[in-house]
Amino acid sequence: MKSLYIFVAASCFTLAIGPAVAASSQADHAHMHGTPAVAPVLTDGLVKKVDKAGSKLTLSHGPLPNGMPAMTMAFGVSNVAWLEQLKAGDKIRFAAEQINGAMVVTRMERN
Ligand SMILES: [Cu+2]
Repeated sequence: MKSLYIFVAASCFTLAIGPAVAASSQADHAHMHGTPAVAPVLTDGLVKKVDKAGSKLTLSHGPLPNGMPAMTMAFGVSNVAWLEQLKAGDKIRFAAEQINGAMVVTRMERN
């Protein structure tokens, strides 16, 4: 539990300094490429179920950067178009964030 606490504290620190770093680096890099300088860590996921009606994606995922261990669970999606592109059995790489208390996939790449 102690290591998890340290990890969470480190994550909070990163979040606190993140916007300032992004603001200063974005001006320098915006003309070169449109993506932020620091890309999110992507995690392997296996699509177990696509719920278009509920806008949810059930994934069997590896350990997440936020400390969540590997498990199968439902995620929200920041882009509902992904639900049209995916089907059970697809392998993806994704990043998720906790938004309003729910885990939401914010980046998705098909393997
Ligand atoms: Cu999980």
